[in-house]
Amino acid sequence: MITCPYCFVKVAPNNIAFRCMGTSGRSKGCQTRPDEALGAFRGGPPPVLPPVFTVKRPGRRAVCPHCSRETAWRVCPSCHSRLPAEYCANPGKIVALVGAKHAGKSTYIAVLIHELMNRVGEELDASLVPCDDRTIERYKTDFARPLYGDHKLLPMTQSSGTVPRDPLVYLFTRTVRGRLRSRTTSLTLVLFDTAGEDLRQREMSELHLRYLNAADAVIFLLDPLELPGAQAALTGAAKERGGTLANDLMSDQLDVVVRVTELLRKSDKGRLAIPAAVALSKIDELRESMERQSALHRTRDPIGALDLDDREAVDEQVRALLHQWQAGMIDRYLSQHYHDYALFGLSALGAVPDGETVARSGIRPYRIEDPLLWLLYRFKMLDGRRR
Ligand SMILES: Nc1nc2c(ncn2[C@@H]2O[C@H](COP(=O)(O)OP(=O)(O)OP(=O)(O)O)[C@@H](O)[C@H]2O)c(=O)[nH]1
Ligand SMILES: [Mg+2]
Ligand SMILES: [Zn+2]
Ligand SMILES: [Zn+2]
Repeated sequence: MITCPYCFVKVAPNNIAFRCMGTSGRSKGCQTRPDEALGAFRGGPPPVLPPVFTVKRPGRRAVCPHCSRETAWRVCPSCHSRLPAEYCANPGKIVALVGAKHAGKSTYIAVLIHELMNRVGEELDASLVPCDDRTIERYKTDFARPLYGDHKLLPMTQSSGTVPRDPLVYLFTRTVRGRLRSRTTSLTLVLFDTAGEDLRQREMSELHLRYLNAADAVIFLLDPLELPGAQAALTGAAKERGGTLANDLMSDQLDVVVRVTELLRKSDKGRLAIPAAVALSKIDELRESMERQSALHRTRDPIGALDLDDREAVDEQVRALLHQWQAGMIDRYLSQHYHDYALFGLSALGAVPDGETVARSGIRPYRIEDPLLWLLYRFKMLDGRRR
């Protein structure tokens, strides 16, 4: 079974569909026509494309039954989105990223992708390649250009009910050096930037439900500035910046965790098996309020593996913080509902933004890759090491 990374419908390999190549150059093929299924999924007028067909035993290529041209253009039978060849070969893990409104999800995605392509990619001997043209385009226009180009904070993510949104689909490939020989392992990372607003609606959309249902792992982002108990512990400017959304129902941090957990639960019994990484975002805001020596504010050694001692220290410290902030409920709730969850603290920007722009010191992410390293370790794509 593979999950379509666009509409998140589960597709049996035998049901993968094809799109005819149509007419190109001197080769004659089927005429283009409006694709209603794709139009309905993406919103707006149906795109005009050659027709979609199915065959008995689909392989990498198929012959169009109408015009006899061969095609390698594989599509999802449900939404008719193109299925990248790499994705069909490596039907990877879908990581759901969720959090309340304003928790920092979009910023996190923007910076995480940048880091995986640069610093962290180097450390892990890994490459991150976009699987389709829309991923390249969307990352550039919606994330990289505003944040890295114009140094502007990202706008609030629009509800998927008003604008159609595509997930970002990347192939993450790592070279794992063994004692005798190296091997490569891949993971398809499907990041869907949800609007915090959408996760709180009573009637969550079909698309969101399928997304959560298809998730192999979940990352929860919690905004420490909006945790009620954290208010008292904040000092300096962070104190003023916190709690501004207190009356906004969409910004309740725990609500989103509970809501999503209920939806992830396919049967009522036992704790959930999917790994959950729970991260305090914007940890830069807390620096002033905490001791410098804290595990959270120590930089991680780039050892190309998961540092298990460091992991435990950070987990402990975040747990202690939650309890100190009277947000221990979150920890208790997680332990009741997940077999495997881990606590993190990270900062995508690395510094408090300056109004609507990023701090003058630039974007200096801090421990942003930690949840992903832990998940890679869980997926057996990364070793764990003791000091
Ligand atoms: N100090 C600090 N502030 C951050 C950081 N990341 C995000 N923020 C702040 O949080 C705001 C919201 O971030 P977004 O990434 O847009 O949040 P979101 O979760 O995508 O919000 P919705 O799209 O509304 O669901 C930003 O405008 C910043 O002001 C960070 O690493 N440090
Ligand atoms: Mg957003
Ligand atoms: Zn689909
Ligand atoms: Zn044809």
